[in-house]
Amino acid sequence: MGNYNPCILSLLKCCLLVLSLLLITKANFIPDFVPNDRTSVLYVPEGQPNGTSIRRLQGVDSNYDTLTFGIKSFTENENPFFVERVSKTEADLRLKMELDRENVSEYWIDLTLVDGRVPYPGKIQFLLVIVQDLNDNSPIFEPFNDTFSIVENSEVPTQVAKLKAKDVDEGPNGEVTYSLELDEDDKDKFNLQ
Ligand SMILES: [Ca+2]
Ligand SMILES: [Ca+2]
Ligand SMILES: [Ca+2]
Repeated sequence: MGNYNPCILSLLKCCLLVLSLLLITKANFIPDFVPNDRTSVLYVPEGQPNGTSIRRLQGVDSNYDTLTFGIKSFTENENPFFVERVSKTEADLRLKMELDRENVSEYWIDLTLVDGRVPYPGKIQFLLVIVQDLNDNSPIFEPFNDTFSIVENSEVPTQVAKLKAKDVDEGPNGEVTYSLELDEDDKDKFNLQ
């Protein structure tokens, strides 16, 4: 080593340092979701208007690359969601159409995240969207004849008709209450049981 010129040694060290820095700079770090849960659950009420943001998506990338979020494994007809970029590391998951719990009550979404360097789909996060019920349906009677007959002088009580109604909403929103509207003269003749 004694035969080498100290200036040349310093220059070599500098070159090695620059080369190392270049390699580090070139190395790509894969982006990740924030938080980086593998699966998450989101509750969304049905009936919200198109364009409503249902979640702010966030990512991180150690190279400070611009991140692109996306949705995988939906056909166009099934997909009620879209992603809109907000910043280099953020995007909003929005509704493309109103959700209807009585039609589809939950969606499994594969969210994707790429940094322009890793191949699609990059990082994936599974999101379960559960559609919450609103009382947006009225009860409907099952088909019935609107004329009933009863023999005069029938015993009391006698069943005149049996009616049934259904409400497709969930829980208390789907409970049915019956009532009877009668002329004043008939109020003591009929009731509900
Ligand atoms: Ca990166
Ligand atoms: Ca409903
Ligand atoms: Ca209802």
